[in-house]
Amino acid sequence: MKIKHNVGLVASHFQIYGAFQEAAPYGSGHINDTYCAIVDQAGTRVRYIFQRINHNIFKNPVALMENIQRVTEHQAGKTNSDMDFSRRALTLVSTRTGEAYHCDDEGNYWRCYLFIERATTYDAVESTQQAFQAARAFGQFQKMLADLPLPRLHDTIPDFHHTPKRFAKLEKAIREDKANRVTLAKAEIDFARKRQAICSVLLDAKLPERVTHNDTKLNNVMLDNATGEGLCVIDLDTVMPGLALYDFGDMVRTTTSPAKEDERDLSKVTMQFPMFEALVRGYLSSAGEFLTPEEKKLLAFSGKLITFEIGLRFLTDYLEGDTYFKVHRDGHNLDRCRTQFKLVESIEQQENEMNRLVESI
Ligand code: ADP
Ligand code: GN1
Ligand code: MG
Repeated sequence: MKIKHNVGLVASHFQIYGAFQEAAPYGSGHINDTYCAIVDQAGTRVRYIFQRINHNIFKNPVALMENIQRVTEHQAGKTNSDMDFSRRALTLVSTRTGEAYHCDDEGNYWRCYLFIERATTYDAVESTQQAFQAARAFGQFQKMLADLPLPRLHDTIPDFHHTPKRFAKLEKAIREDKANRVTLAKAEIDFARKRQAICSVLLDAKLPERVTHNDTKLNNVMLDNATGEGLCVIDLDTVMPGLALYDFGDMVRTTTSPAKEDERDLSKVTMQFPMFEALVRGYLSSAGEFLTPEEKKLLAFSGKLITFEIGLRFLTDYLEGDTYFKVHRDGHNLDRCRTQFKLVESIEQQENEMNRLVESI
């Protein structure tokens, strides 16, 4: 990937001493531009994370940064007795004028985080231990934020997990067929339409609103290299009011199948029962004490629904001509949609056993 931005210039606006050395694109996110920068501080090469917020998607970067500042400060208040506190929650580096973000001449919003060393994110799960640790960390994150003082956080993307509205957007994309791709995605459109009825189940269940992460992909939690512990939840752009099950559902989506999100060999995409069990156990070990019986009953269902929902979003973006998610090849969004729908099918086949397992724990 080519560097598009002058990260050295951006870095000069932040409270970082020493000589800027270099920066390179980092991670595999679909939305923002993330860079890892190296700064020479008295002979030591220190890493920082710089991110350009995608303001086409996050329409109000100032409100978004206000959320992140409140959330990270609240977390810091709870972890600062721990020696390792700056690895257990993201730490924003302020600008030289004391702000949480820098707005450059082109209207791009930039933030900077301390780099969390000796920890790794994974695009695909490798062991039940990782699934357990990731789920425990996301549950702990929800628990930590349960007493975030008012006011309510900003909705950085309104109706982000409103599945019926996501479905309506798909129907609109089909009607408009802007990129002339509807005929290429006939099977996927049929698959989606057959399952429209599940879209409103979580909304109809009248579950409690909580502060949730809303993007709990496996690669949004850093696991400690030495111990494997779920160390730090990252990617806080969508932290806002939501349902606990949005978070659990996205863990099922990204952590039970051994395949990557854009795997083309669909025979590799399957809901592995031991991974689901590890997720349930990990999540309940931290979130179990505050979840209601209704929430617990819908844990398996939420995995199916959120996987279906993200599949709808990939399909919609494919039909609209790839304007939302970053793509790296032709048909990339359709490939991503196919893995999601394959996983939905795999969950459907095992849903009864998954529910029985949850009941038994
Ligand atoms: P995106 O919105 O593009 O997914 P993320 O905030 O998830 O952006 O960052 C992308 C990747 O960069 C992460 O998956 C992680 O590997 C790495 N990363 C992000 N923040 C940090 C940090 N503070 N320390 C170390 N690595 C980080
Ligand atoms: C995006 O930013 P990233 O890559 O962590 C998306 C999520 C999707 C995910 C699918 C703001 O997350 O909602 O689930 O891609 N984020 C936004 O991989 O739309
Ligand atoms: Mg991410």
